[in-house]
Amino acid sequence: MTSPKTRVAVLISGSGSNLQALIDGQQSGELPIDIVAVISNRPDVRGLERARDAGIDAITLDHKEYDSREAFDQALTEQLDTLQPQLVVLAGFMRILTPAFTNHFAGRMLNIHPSLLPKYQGLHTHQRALEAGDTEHGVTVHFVTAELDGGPAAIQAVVPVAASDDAASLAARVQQQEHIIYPMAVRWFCEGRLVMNENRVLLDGEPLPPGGYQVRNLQPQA
Ligand code: NHR
Ligand code: GAR
Repeated sequence: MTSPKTRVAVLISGSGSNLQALIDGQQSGELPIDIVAVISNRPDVRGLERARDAGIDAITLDHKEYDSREAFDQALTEQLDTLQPQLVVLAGFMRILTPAFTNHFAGRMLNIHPSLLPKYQGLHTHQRALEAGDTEHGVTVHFVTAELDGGPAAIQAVVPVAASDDAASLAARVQQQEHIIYPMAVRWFCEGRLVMNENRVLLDGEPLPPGGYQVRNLQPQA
């Protein structure tokens, strides 16, 4: 008997290229997931179209229609609870979440953040890495906790910074890695191999180092 697919809800705010990597994994059978809905806090974004194109429920929950972060997060929680996701995936989701929300989904919510955390929490990470003169940059998949970009890391991919890079070229190199490591982390989670335990991440029962499982120079599959 094949094991049942993990119910996944994906939260987005924009283009949804990471969402697309997960959709591709679902469709190819490589990822044992059932994306039960895609929710965007911004209307009319490309990611919603990607969801609809894949036959996935595409929901807009516009944060501007709520009086407070608490009210928005409450509505988001109610929406998600009707969907009963086993995993919530933030994929370019750009709203800071309240502790009530992160506690509700603790241990079953992942984010992908475009820096080598703990470096460059928050926004404009590529520009900040360039301005600091870093020779390496990258991206981190981490469990989401109340601490913004501070939850424990699962996987980190390192890329070189070229002397000729600007923020756009560096972002493109990082995003190529994102589309490899996010499906990888989701697969490990679904297989029960990746677990958050008291602010540490365990892979196959072994605690990971602070940056998570580190990979370099991963090549996209042909
Ligand atoms: N919420 C919590 N509690 N913890 C995390 O780790 C979170 C989170 C919400 C989003 C993604 C994160 C990232 O990967 C994320 C992680 C948005 C902002 C932000 O400043 C910061 C970090 C992240 C996402 N957002 C502004 C706000 O006021 C709005 C910016 C905009 O709309 O463009 O919410 O980087
Ligand atoms: C990704 O590069 C992701 O790392 C970053 O936004 C992009 C979303 O792209 N996330 C953040 O900056 C979170 N604050 P996508 O919508 O094409 O997946």
